Amino acid sequence: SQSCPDGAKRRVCYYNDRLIAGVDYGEDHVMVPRRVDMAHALIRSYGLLGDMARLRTRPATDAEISRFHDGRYVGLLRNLTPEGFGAGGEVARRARGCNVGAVSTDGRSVDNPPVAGLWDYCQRYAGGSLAAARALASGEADVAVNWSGGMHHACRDRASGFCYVNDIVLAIDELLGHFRRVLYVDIDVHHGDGVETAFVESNRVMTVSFHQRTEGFFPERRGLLEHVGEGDGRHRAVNVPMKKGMDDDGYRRLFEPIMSKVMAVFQPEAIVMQCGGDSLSGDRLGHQNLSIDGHARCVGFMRSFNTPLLLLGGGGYTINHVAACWCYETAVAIGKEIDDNIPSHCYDDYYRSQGYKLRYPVDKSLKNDNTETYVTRTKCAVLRNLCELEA
Ligand code: TV1
Ligand code: CA
Ligand code: ZN
Repeated sequence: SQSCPDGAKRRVCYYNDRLIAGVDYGEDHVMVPRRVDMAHALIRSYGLLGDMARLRTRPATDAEISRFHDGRYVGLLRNLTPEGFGAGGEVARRARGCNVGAVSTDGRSVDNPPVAGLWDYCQRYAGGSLAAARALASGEADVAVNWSGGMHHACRDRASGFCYVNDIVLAIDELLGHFRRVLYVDIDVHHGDGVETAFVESNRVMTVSFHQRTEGFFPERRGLLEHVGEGDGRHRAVNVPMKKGMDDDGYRRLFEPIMSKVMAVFQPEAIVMQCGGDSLSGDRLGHQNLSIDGHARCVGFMRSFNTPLLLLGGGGYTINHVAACWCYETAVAIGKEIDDNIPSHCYDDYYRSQGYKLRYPVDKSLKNDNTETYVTRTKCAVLRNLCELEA
């Protein structure tokens, strides 16, 4: 399958929608859609736009979004405004019932606020992921990129973890119309629960999530080693739980053997990769210690199989790190080396703390709770489960 050498060029399609950057989760919220515009500005300043085709598309329609989501939930999201919610009453009650505007159990924060322009935002990021899927299905592109997508927690009838519409499920569903088997890989620090649940009984979709699994970390009770899928989907859900402080070496010792085995036993015809930047060192929410190189190496590794590849964003809460990472990964997708010095551009102030370098140093003082024994045991347990799929 690795017929094409790593450095070789691929035809890359890229989606960006400026209106997504203007969405505001609230001034103290950790999710900042502007990070996607920051990544885009970096991508432009490095001259990478000339190496990709631009995906021009319309926002996803209600009918497209309803292929996964519940009609009543779609109706609620479409009509929800901050003012309507603020007025209280039936609208607010129904929204909270779908986990929009609900105060979380710790009583402090609203994970999924009723943001202004909510439905338009969802239609736009989902539209990008659907267009990217279509570009792969038609054979127009080898790699398709939508950094505004990757909202892996959204459920059929409720919001969760800053995600309202699950663009990943929609994109996979689109790909299933053209490819026999689709692989989903999730390197966001959180478990990809919404996607795993949607396909837990499917033998045509394998989901693989690498994530932090520590006491109280979101989403609780999800992503355990022994969660391997159900019914026809048995052994087609793969979970790789990690402790705090995971570094590049340990991550690579898990990622490469596990993904090689997954490719060999499942033989997907298309790959969807959620590249959440909250697994990077110094994230505001995650406690892993990956460098940009370590994170991007995962993307490069999946690309090396030369199977149609859909790259999506996701989490990432230290926004200068995330933007640098997604720009670097765009270069990896293209197969182009880019300079470590960030060109001067509209957002360059944000990179002052990292010396205007794309690659910032990891946290050398952070303890890695993933001992060598833990990494080896986890790898072996996952590989043993995957052996069950071998004919
Ligand atoms: C507003 C303001 C919301 C400040 C949310 C961190 C905030 C968090 C905030 C936050 C925060 C979470 C939970 C408890 C659900 C609650 C995009 C009942 C400083 C893909 C989603 C994490 C991750 C949700 C999304 C989590 C993604 N952590 N400050 N909220 N329980 N919610 O734990 O995977 O990256 O933290
Ligand atoms: Ca994950
Ligand atoms: Zn996350």
